[in-house]
Amino acid sequence: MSDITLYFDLLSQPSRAVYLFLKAAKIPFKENNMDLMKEEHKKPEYLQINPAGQVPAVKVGDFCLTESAAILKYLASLKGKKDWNGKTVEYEARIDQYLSWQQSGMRKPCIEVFIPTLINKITFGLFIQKNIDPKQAEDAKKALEVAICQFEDRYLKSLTDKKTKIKFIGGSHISVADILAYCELYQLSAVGKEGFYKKSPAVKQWMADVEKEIENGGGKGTLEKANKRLCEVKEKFAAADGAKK
Ligand SMILES: N[C@@H](CCC(=O)N[C@@H](CS)C(=O)NCC(=O)O)C(=O)O
Repeated sequence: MSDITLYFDLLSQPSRAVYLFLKAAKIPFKENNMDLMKEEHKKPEYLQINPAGQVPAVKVGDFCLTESAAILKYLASLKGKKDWNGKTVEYEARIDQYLSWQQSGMRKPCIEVFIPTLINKITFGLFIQKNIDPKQAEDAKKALEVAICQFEDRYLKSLTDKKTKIKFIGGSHISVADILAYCELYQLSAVGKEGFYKKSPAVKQWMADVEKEIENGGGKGTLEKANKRLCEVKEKFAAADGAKK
């Protein structure tokens, strides 16, 4: 029996990142599904594990940890998955550089497009349907375009430099940073906004490489299983989008 318990909901980008990392790195863990739509993450027993009432969180023995970037690094270190954390000091520093940027640089602009697009079409669980201010939507779109250009320039530029062997954010091996970035961007596909990342050939290629590595490590069908809840949202959204057009 594994000593790691993961508290997660696969609708959540950072939850999927930790789940996919554990699968791809072949680390056994106990699954504790928290249904965000049923507000299971606000129950007193879960607030003992994560006082912020958010997913993901992990528990190893009596030790509880929150924040996806910290969880990913901790689990990779705990289980000796050096490749995933960076084999050299510089390699690890490049991963940390991305992780420091992720919350404001990537997650915020992705969410500011994802959530309003979603609730503009469907009333979804905790999110109440309302009309979105077109100016706010336009600003969010521009901010996301800037974020994706910055991601390409600062983190993936070496992918187009044939002289280097760097293929992922940190180096030649997929890392925890790649999984976190991938899950954040992939979320956009549920509301038909994949065009934002598909427009960039470097980002598109990097996403395909990340998917290949996840399936290589976790086995065929790993991504399909992880994305099942998100696909349900995608179908609901597409139906509402079609009906409203
Ligand atoms: N900075 C946190 C963000 C966690 C987070 O925002 N989780 C969301 C799901 S994606 C959540 O639990 N939301 C429910 C809430 O805030 O009530 C991380 O990276 O782990």
